[in-house]
Amino acid sequence: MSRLIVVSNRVADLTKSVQSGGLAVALADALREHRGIWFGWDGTVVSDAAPIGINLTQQHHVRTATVPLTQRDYDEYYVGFSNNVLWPSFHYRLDLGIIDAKSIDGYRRVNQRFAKALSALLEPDDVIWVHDYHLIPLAAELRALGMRQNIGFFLHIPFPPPDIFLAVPEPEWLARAMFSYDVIGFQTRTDTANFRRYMIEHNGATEIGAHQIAAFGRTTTVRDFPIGIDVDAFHEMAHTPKAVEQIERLNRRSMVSSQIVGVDRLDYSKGLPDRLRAFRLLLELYPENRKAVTLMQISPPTREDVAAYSEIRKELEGLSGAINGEFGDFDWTPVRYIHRAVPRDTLAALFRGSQVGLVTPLRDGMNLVAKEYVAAQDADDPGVLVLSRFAGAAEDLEEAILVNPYDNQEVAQSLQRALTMRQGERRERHKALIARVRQHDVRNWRETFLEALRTAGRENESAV
Ligand code: ADQ
Repeated sequence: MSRLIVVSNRVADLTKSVQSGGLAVALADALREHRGIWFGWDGTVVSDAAPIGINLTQQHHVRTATVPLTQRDYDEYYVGFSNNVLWPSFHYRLDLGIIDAKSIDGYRRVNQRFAKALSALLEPDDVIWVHDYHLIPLAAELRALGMRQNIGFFLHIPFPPPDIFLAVPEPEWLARAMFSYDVIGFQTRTDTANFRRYMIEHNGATEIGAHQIAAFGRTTTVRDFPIGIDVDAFHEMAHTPKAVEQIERLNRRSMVSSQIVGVDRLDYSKGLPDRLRAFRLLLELYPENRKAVTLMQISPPTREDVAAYSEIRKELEGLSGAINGEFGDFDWTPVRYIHRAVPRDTLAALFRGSQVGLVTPLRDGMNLVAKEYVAAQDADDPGVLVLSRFAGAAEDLEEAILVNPYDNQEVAQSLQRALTMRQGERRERHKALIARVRQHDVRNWRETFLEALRTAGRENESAV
């Protein structure tokens, strides 16, 4: 059996993987099964002059191979091109992109360096699975070094429509680089369709069957592989004696009858200011919710080196302060805003103890929080998911209350509908939702992708 090599910008800390969640656990399981290696950045930043070596270790029976980034790499490849150009533009936010020539050079340079370091570890029949937007050119760099293994790429974030992709620097270079992969996986049918359209309309690509595209002299499998969660593990976490105790404690302490929960990294793509405005409108339009409903928003900081992230933090603190000042009372705080990560079992308990899960990104690759909220519920008395139509998860989770996250009025009305929904309808919706969450769980995602990767690539053997 061939070895599996997983490559991602950051290698997960597997000592904390139970806390850090399903994806790290799922990949680590696959690596253990296939005697694999996880390759990527170790999270440290060293001086530009420091020598750079590969650190080979074993964590929880998974071999990891990690490298540091220099300060220049960090500024140009990570903050510069990945998070100031690709992240905003792929989330349809060209207004937030900061384009400069140095960062694209840094992006190329780090991908070349990763390819060189990785190639020294590879065996001819390895299967290589590369993750996310930081590493689009990695396969092209590996091919340039003579590597002929099957290499797959999965994009965790959206792929934008052609007109937006064309505004990214050197789109054709990026697209050509993608065709060095044997499998290109997207989260949704929409992302896949956007990519196909760009390739056909702008690069003369041709479609071969349902899942293959020929372009730049190669044929590549292009399709959606919707990511999911470990449903039973999350459900169990929400039903442990500790979780039950946490929910009871929460209910005892709070005077309110219903809780709305939001859990997202503090990121402008997650629609947090609009979410707070919608909650404020709920209190204005439906005053019976005053002293009766709380919004619990948990948002740990991320990427604080990127200016747009500190701005969103200020905006959010201002909005929650204003709502609490205007509506709050001695015995009721309308918005409870927690700006840090919380343990996963606490999150699971919180989801189960909240009558509404509010997930309103302006754009999101998939959004695992939506699936976690569904998995945590009691089938007999479930809460209601209010979900943005612009989250990848909405393609599957049609039985949620789907909303336009830009329309505060629609979100406020949907919250009211969720808070007053009768038990029969809640049960019916939940039954359909949990079936979908189970159908596309994390194991299905991983196995379907790896199957496509193992069987792909044969048509290109002479074209590498
Ligand atoms: P993210 O943008 O990080 O992921 P999401 O899919 O919601 O978004 O995953 C976040 C994970 O972090 C969830 O498992 C959640 O429970 C956890 N989390 C969030 N806030 C937390 C907190 N305060 N404390 C502890 N844990 C917290 C990217 C893409 C998504 C895509 C995923 C997976 O942006 O669209 O679904 O990758 O491909």
